[in-house]
Amino acid sequence: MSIDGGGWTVLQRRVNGSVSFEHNWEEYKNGFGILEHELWLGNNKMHYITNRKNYELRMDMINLDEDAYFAKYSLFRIKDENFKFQLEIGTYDSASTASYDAMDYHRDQFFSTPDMDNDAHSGNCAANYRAGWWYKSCNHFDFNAYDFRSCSGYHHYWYNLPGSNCLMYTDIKIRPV
Ligand SMILES: [Ca+2]
Repeated sequence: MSIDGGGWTVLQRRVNGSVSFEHNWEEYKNGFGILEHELWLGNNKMHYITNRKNYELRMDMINLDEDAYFAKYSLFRIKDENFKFQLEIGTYDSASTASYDAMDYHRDQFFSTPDMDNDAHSGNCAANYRAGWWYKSCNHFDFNAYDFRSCSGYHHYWYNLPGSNCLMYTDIKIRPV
């Protein structure tokens, strides 16, 4: 990943929808997909990596208008399985072109999957979105949602993008600081 100075480790990527993101707790824990293509690196690996050093976070996305945006945060770290892979996030970089701090809503949330409801909602967000994510009640962005390249239903999106909220490409990556 040579973008923005390079040195990034990719945690998530969706390109064409060929890899399903509808997986259970164990599968999100261990990771799935193809490293150079579509993947979820795995919550255990993300925990291990992000607790050895401080990492900044960058997320790139392309919407259905084919416009590219990014969002950066000063820190990304997740706790271990005993703490339900709880999300720790730094400050939003105001130079981010996504124009909205969608991750703030997810700050300190636990990871949920369809078979493991750890969200703050009376229902089961992960079952509705058919994915694993740091759901609250439910989301302001969701790169793992089942309906990829779609603008309807429980779809892949970032709230309040300047253009279409609906996405056709996403990645999540980290770099030591
Ligand atoms: Ca719930």
